[in-house]
Amino acid sequence: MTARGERWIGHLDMDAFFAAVEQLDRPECRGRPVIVGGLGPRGVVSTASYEARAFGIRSAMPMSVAQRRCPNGVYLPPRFARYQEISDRVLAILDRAARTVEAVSLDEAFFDLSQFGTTLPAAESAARAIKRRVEEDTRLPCSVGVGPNRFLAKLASELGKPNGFLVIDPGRVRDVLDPLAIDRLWGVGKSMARRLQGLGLLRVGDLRAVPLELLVREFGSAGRRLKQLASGIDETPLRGEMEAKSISREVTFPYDLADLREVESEVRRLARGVASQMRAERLVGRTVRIKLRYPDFRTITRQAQLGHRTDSVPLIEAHAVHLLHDRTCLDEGGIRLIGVAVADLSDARERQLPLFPERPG
Ligand code: TTP
Ligand code: MG
Repeated sequence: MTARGERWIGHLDMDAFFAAVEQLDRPECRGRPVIVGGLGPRGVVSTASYEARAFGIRSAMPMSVAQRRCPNGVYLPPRFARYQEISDRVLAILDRAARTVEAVSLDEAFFDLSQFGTTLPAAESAARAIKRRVEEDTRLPCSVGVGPNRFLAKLASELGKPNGFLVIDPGRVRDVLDPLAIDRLWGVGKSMARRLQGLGLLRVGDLRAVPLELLVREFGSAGRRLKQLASGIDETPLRGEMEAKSISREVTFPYDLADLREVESEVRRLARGVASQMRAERLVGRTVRIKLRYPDFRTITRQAQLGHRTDSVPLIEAHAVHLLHDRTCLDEGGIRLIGVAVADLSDARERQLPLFPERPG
């Protein structure tokens, strides 16, 4: 839905996340160029603080190049457990604030703002409050975007960076989108960008002006999607909405997890998080589900029905682990994403009702 104020989506992304965490924990590094990444001979940059970006340092650049560009930078190895801890706190804030939250990676999530009303001012003030809460709680900067759909919300947070807050109002979509380079559209990687440039399409506005038939002829269904995005239309629902009436947690790793013990301990942690949230919301559920994504992005889900509804933390944790060991295939080279969900939820208080109430008389 894109129409005038019918729905609003927020997107939050932490600024220079790993580097900002290091600057928080090491005050002597604040204001200095901080580069987090592999320190070995073939290491690459994970994150460069904004001070380091001024030297032309970017994610995925070889560390050796970064060191040449900025010999006086502070070079640090990543501390994933610490980043995960902060990521969990950010997600907890979002979970409390919004009904539907879709975590995308350690430092990035979408959230539905529709529950705050259908007007833009209502959505905007809710999103501003969320940004403030995240910054107060973590003492780290983040950027928040608001738009009528997922695509525009994420674009808004990117365009506002760093420490940004930007709203893309449906009425302004063309002004914002048209001047952007075509690779800002989702799905346009290097090779697609080259093909589009070959057709003389350099800016999003060029793409929007081209007849749909031409794009479909050249790119098939991807062409249709491109044309929609170029017009600011994106109807993909938040992931949480597709699994209606369930509570889920998931985590994407910045590297592939190959050790089954590590995978299991993540599954346990996520299951405990789901079960605690169910208790907080006074819900019981009957279906336990896990989701695994492999490095090639293939995603599988497995689920089990319990005999009765429960909100028991150990029971939900045990079932999630059982699903993992039942038929896990770690032979795929690792795990990229793990999710745990409980579905078939109902109000915990219903559990108190007798199953076969006595009939009067
Ligand atoms: P991003 O959100 O893409 O980047 P960022 O938070 O460092 O900077 P900003 O959002 O302000 O542009 O990624 C989040 C974290 O994910 C990042 O801090 C480190 C990690 N990461 C990698 O490890 N490798 C990568 O190639 C990228 C892009 C990110
Ligand atoms: Mg970020």
